[in-house]
Amino acid sequence: MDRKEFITTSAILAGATILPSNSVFAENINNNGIDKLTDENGNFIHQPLPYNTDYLEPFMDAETLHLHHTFHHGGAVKGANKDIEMIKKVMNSEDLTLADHWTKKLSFHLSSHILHSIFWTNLANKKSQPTGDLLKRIEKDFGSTNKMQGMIAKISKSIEGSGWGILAYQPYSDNLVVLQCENHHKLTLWGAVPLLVIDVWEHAYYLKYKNKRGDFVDALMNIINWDNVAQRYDIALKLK
Ligand code: MN3
Repeated sequence: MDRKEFITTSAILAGATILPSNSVFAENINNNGIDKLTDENGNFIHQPLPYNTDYLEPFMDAETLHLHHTFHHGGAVKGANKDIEMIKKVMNSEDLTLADHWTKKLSFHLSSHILHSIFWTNLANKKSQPTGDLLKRIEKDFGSTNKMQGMIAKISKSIEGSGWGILAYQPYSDNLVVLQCENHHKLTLWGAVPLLVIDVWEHAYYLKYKNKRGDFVDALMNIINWDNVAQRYDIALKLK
């Protein structure tokens, strides 16, 4: 079995819908809400990608996307389930020595699961622009779409080590904010709801872009799914 067949077979075994490469979203996203992270028992689940692995070519190559989704995102889901189990064990014992260890692990793994789940849906294979209420909000808070995109690209490129650039809505202040997140969980702002996330861990780009993180971020700026960002903004507004 070659790699492509393996990927296809694995996807079928995982219950994925094999979509034509021009489809934007798998039906499961529409049927289950925008981000389905858990099953009915509260266990974290790893949803299939909402498109084929070659959908984001040439901006993001199929092999990187496959490895990233399967092993990096998939590993975080497994980790988060284990962390919860271990936290329960610690709580059921008399010994709290490992409480610190497993709560830190959960913060890392679950934040990774959440951010990756958002990331896949934030991308499309064609250029678009923010419109409607989201555009009005961007113009109010940043001046223009260009200024906002320049800001998120700059802070994404500048993250020290591994992390994410994030455009979020902050219900407490009723503002859009741009945040730098280190790893998956450091330097956040409490209550901020991520609308657009840019993964700048090396695993997101190294096969194709090598050490050129800046080129990867610039490429991603061409394929932001602004409809998805707008959908997330509408949902976040209800938290005000
Ligand atoms: Mn990643």
